[in-house]
Amino acid sequence: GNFQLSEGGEVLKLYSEEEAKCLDSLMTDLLRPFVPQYHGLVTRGEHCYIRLEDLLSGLRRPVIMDCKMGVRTYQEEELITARTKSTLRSDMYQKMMKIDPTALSAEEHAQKGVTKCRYLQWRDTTSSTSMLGFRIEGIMMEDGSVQRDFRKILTLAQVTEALLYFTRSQLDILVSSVIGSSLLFVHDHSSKANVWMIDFGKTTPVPATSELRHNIPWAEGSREDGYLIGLTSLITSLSQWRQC
Ligand code: 4IP
Ligand code: MN
Repeated sequence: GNFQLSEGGEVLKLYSEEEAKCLDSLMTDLLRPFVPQYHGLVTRGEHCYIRLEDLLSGLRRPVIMDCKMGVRTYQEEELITARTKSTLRSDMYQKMMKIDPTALSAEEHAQKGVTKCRYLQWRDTTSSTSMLGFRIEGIMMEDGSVQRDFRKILTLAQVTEALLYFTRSQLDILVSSVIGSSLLFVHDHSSKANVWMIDFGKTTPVPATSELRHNIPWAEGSREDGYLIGLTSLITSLSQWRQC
């Protein structure tokens, strides 16, 4: 869940230690041009916030699309937590109930709860995340209306159709170049278009002894995220419709 507010041309995002650490290192990384500028921390009331460049400033009635990248959206640690001290989430049970009650086992119905991990896995396998390495989380149109009805998009053809909805007739958007992280696509009608990497709350460094490839399927323990699988699917999808 995200909570953020706007202030003086910046976006304030509720503090997370992992995300702050990640942004810190991104500010001296090759990827710096592709992430919002990070201006440190600030306290408002009783909460601490991460100060980020407002990616929408200067855009008029922008259209925005959030694509969550990778072949999974939960950290390996979450699997372990679910196995050891499994806290049941009734809110997540309710969300599954609303979309597909048949996905729930008799036991889950009886306890009216599921673990967070179970829920996130279900989300990944019933969307394009597991197969294509990314999913569309939401699209905001120029009138401010938000479309979040992409939950059941599974195939590349369906993704392409949704991308078409996002781009309508203009596609001057180039894909430039981690767990639960998103690519934020933004364009307005002055043909300003950009793609940003955002949301690093679950992006963590791997031990120096292992190296990630980002382009191979995940198996528990490998820590692979499938980021490049998702990027490739996205590019394939975009170029498919460019040819129409
Ligand atoms: C949300 O599920 C997203 O997975 C959030 O991830 C996650 O937040 C929420 O977990 C979970 O309820 P839906 O998108 O299906 O509603 P993200 O922040 O990447 O969008 P975190 O970051 O906490 O895993 P809870 O535990 O915050 O509810
Ligand atoms: Mn989050």
